Amino acid sequence: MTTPIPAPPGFPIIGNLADLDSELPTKTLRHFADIYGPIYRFDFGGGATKVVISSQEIVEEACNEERFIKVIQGGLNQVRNGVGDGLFTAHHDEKNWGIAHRILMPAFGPLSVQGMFNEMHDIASQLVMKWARHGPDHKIVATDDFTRLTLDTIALCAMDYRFNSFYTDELHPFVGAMGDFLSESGRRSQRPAIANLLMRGSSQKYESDIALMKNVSDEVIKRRKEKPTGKKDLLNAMLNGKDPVTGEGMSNESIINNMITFLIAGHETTSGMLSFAFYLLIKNSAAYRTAQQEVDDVCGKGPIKVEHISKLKYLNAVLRETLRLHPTAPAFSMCPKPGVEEHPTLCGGKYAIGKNEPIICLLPKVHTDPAVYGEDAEEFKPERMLDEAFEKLPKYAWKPFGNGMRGCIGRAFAWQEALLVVAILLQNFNFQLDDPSYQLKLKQTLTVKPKDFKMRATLRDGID
Ligand code: MNH
Repeated sequence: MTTPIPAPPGFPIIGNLADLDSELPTKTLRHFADIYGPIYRFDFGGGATKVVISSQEIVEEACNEERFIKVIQGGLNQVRNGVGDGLFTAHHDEKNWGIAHRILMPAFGPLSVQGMFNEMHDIASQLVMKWARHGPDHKIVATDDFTRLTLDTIALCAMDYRFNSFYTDELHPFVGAMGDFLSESGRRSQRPAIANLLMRGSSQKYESDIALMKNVSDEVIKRRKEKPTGKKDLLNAMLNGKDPVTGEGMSNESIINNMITFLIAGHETTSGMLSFAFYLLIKNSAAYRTAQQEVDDVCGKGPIKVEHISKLKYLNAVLRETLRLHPTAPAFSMCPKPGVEEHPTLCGGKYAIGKNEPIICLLPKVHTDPAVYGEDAEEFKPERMLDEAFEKLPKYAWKPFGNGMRGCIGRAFAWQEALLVVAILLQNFNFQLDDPSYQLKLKQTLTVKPKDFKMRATLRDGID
């Protein structure tokens, strides 16, 4: 016997949509988790219900890939309009996903990523130079400069392309097109299908943004084909790699889809993580001092080297703790695997769920489960994420990179980049809030970032 899943009362047709904060949907979902508990059903209108889960036990059950698979829905489904069956937006078991996954896994592995260190260092140094020249009175819009950094880094490492975002006020047209494409994809997921068909103006702009991204990618590929290099980057892996299972290479279309995918998936999440990390460090002076001391001890005053990165144990914990409190990809979704259970359930058979019903794993709540993290779960305490403590955590209590086969392929890349950037910045500057009374606000597109967060950077004394 199953019991009904707790659900907030709604209205006919619109369900619970009237309650949804359209600027910050996760805020509403978190709020309802506080009221209805670790599993509840939310009606997104027209009977499109989803089950929202937020305790580590239920997440563990839903992460069982024998029973549940990734489902592409909402904003992600709209992103398919631009990048089709690229890794991030491919449906479960889509053929091109398998080919691309097997070809790209080694190219994103730890050794390959270490080989990208010098390029990451090149871009990180541009950021240091910019802030040094602007001086201590300059208001740094952290999210903007970190976005320049992460975009330039992924483009340089993936395909040897320089956006040079630090040298221009106007961002590269690709960047504008990508930003508008992502926002419009988000808005489309909140409109009924018929409205999307009728809105021709926004539709034309949407199509031309997609075309621009594809053209730039196509150009980059053509240039590489005309002038091949021996560089071990992602583009060469895609152009030359053969899938060990099917023996096939990636099609031109699949390469373009994945190139755009890396630029999309590879910059906002990492940029948001860096912004939150600096906000949290500035707000927690003891952690800030420990982090800076570690950088001084491990790296000294000279150039940061790839060997330093794995020695930055406290910084590692700072980043883990940052993503615990502010998972920049705030949710991932699955649904019952077709053909496995006639009547799918959750919570050990207690609750029945629909055959195709999406389950949303709501990370900000999962990551602050008091049963795992205790009464101080909302506080920033990197110590709890040092290796020894981290390894003792229940496995499903920290999932900022998603799950299993469909987990993040760029994790090692993002991690090395972020450790380097935090280290090089703490090595060279002292940071403070621009406005000491600033209170953290959030903004959400596909990812979450701090809103209006500005800081100042003063070159450290005694650096010689
Ligand atoms: Mn990333 C999948 C979070 C950095 C490329 N990434 C995911 C998922 C999460 C995620 C969560 C699973 C989504 C889902 O189940 O629907 N990713 C992050 C975070 C960071 C990040 C929090 C940084 C911090 N990701 C990166 C970087 C790249 C990248 C950097 C590329 C260079 N991510 C991907 C790709 C996928 C993915 C590609 C899809 C993998 C797959 O399904 O095969």
